[in-house]
Amino acid sequence: MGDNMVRKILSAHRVDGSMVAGEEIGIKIDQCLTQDATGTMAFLQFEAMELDQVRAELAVSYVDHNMLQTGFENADDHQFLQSTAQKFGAYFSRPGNGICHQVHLERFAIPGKTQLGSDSHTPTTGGIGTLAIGAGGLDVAVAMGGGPFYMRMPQVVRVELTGELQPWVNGKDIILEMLRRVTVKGGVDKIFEYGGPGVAQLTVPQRATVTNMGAELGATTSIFPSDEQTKKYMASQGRGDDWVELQADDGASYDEVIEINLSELEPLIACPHSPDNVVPVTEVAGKVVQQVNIGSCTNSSYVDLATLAHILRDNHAHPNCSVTVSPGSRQVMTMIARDGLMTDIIAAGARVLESACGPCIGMGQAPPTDGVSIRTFNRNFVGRCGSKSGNVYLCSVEVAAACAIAGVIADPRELGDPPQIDMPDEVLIDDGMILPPTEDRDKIEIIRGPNIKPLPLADPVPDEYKGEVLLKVEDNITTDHIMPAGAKILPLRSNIPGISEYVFSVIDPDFATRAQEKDGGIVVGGHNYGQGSSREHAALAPMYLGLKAVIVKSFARIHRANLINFGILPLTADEAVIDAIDQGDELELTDVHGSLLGRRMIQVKNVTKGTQFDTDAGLTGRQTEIMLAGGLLNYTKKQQKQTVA
Ligand code: MIC
Ligand code: SF4
Repeated sequence: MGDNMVRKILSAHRVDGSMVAGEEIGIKIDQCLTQDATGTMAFLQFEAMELDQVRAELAVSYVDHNMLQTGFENADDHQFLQSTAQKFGAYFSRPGNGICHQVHLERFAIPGKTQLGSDSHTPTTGGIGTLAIGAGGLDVAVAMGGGPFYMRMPQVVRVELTGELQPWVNGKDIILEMLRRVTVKGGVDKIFEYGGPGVAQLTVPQRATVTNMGAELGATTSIFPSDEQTKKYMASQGRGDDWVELQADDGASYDEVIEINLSELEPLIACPHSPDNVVPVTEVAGKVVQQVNIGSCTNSSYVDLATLAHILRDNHAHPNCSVTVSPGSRQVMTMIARDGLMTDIIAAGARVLESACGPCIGMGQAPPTDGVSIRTFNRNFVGRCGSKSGNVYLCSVEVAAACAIAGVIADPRELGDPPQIDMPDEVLIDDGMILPPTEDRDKIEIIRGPNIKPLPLADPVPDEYKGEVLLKVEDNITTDHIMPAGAKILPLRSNIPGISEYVFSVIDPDFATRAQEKDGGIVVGGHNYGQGSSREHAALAPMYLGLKAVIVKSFARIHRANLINFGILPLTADEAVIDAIDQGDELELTDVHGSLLGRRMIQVKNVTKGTQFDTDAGLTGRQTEIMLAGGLLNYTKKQQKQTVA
């Protein structure tokens, strides 16, 4: 029987473990990506592990998130990142060069390679045939140093695309359809491998929109074949020599198959406050819109913005609607400027922002009170836009442009014939904002402004622990709930004492104070706890506040790994057990070490209720050692010492 693409790449990169779904597998990582909001920690950790230089084939440190410089903090971080990239041998993509995933797709990604990035949308480059996975910064630091990346071997789901996209329907509608069917928790521990006769028509940017937002399914990653479209894209980037073909073998087997007939898709939109709350645009058409934001790593390619420009040409943004555009990269921005398309966008009354994440991560452009904001982005969790009352809808550029003109949610099919934009045969190549690794690493001094605070370390997991349930939360809690982002909090990403004051502040503004007063405790939650971003601050800052365990119905993949990396016990329990726990209950964990080592359930006593229940840490032997060592950083240092001795 033939192999699917995922198994081909994994078997070529496997260094440990097994390729049986559910078992742990360790793989060699070829390319690493960090961005500024997670990169400061990743490089501090790289340094603390005494890793002297990048040993992966390639590491690129991007600055794209923390772009506002309203104080010294973000600028301090940029300098730190530039100097650490040079010190340790990474490429450095300067602020203004673009959003990490868009730039990586354009300039670095290679089919068949593995990539690990400290950002959940790293799978964007799956659009070119890279097996690209999002992880916490500490995992990426280890991979940059040449260490393997461990994960649970995912199931491989074939997404069979048939038919043909209809006018005004785009890649965004494919992934919104996936979200409608699979939901935000349906993809956990799965990789979605796209194939079938519908694939050939999809351009690389369209595919990248699909793989990018596969993160919202909770998936480990998503991947497309590398074919003629891929070859054309890479040739246009002057990287034709890096192209290799990648296809699933005939008769390859899969754990599951999903079929999408592209001909049947219509323009879709995700309603507040979850990316899987998807309906046809016609169902919500007519709703008044106060804001339209185009951009983000999901939809900010040249073709996306050229499409926007053509739709806006001879039109004007509705007077009650504020429209912003953030080009995905400096390449895209210079090309739309060169081709006069920027003129159409500006003439239509759009506000052109810099090439960065911007409003997607709440760096400005919060909508008005109770406002409706139409975004081409990938997440619409409560509060992420910078306003708790904002109602964010997610859709394609085509839908967003129609809304911008109409001032209400509108179906682009009413605009007549769609613009025909072809993929450019050649793009503007200028890597002047990408600093390559330097030969003189020894002479580089790391620049540490006052915003770069020392790294807190985890304690070994205790054998016995008694603590209060500090907070009880529902299903689908995101890392945006646990550790919010936005213009005010993001500048504290390299300052754990400072940022920890905001843990859970969207849900419960008193959480941090309570946690400190009680000297830590336990959080209890529902299904898919920790979905969304890869930010390890959602584990690191709670660790700093003394959190020792999280007991939930189920976890999202990256957050669970981050909890383990920072020595917080990730425990699951039966639904009925969780439902019976209340905030404020006192819980007692006993024989934690023995249970972990013996792979047994950990017994928990609810002292307040006088009950007892089992919890499952589900740790592998390696993860148990990490917990006993006090987190991945301490564990890696210990391993290094053993290797040297
Ligand atoms: C996001 O989209 O939530 C982010 C900001 O890019 C995060 C990373 C971070 O929190 O720094 C992600 O997706 O991993
Ligand atoms: Fe940036 Fe938004 Fe993409 Fe995250 S999802 S990397 S914040 S553009």
